[in-house]
Amino acid sequence: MTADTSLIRFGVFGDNRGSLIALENGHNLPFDVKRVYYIYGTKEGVSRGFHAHRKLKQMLIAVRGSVTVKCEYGDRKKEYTLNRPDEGLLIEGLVWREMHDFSPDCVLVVLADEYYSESDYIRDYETFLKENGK
Ligand code: T46
Repeated sequence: MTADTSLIRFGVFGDNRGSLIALENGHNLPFDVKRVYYIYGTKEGVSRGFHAHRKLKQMLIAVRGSVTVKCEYGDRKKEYTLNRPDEGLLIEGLVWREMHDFSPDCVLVVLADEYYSESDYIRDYETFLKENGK
């Protein structure tokens, strides 16, 4: 699988009551979702991630608050600020990811195309560089 990252903007159903966003497999989600988890209550100054996945596809959405996500793959280094519920960061394949600068109110929802499997993780940066061809 080719490693890649991209931002996807979701359509919003808004009316005088407020807003609603729907995510559907094959429509605005480019994979079938098998797992959802969310990260919240992150303590001040704490960073998370520091790993890559071999195959996993994930969509990260800051449904509340903000977080910076640093991604590294191939020869690329990209940094994203997630701070709106109508935007998702799609991360596919062998991408090293780090999450920094969580706002105290941040709720980061993550949709994944596979069940949790520790064997899909590369948690050692040197191993990632080798598998990334460096
Ligand atoms: C990722 C970033 C964005 C489970 O048991 N099941 C799960 O589905 C997940 C995601 C985690 N866990 C356990 C494994 C660890 O004992 O929860 C603990 C914390 O996981 P981790 O340290 O991997 O969390 P983060 O925030 O560093 O990374 C997470 C995801 O693990 C990872 O896939 O891409 O968020």
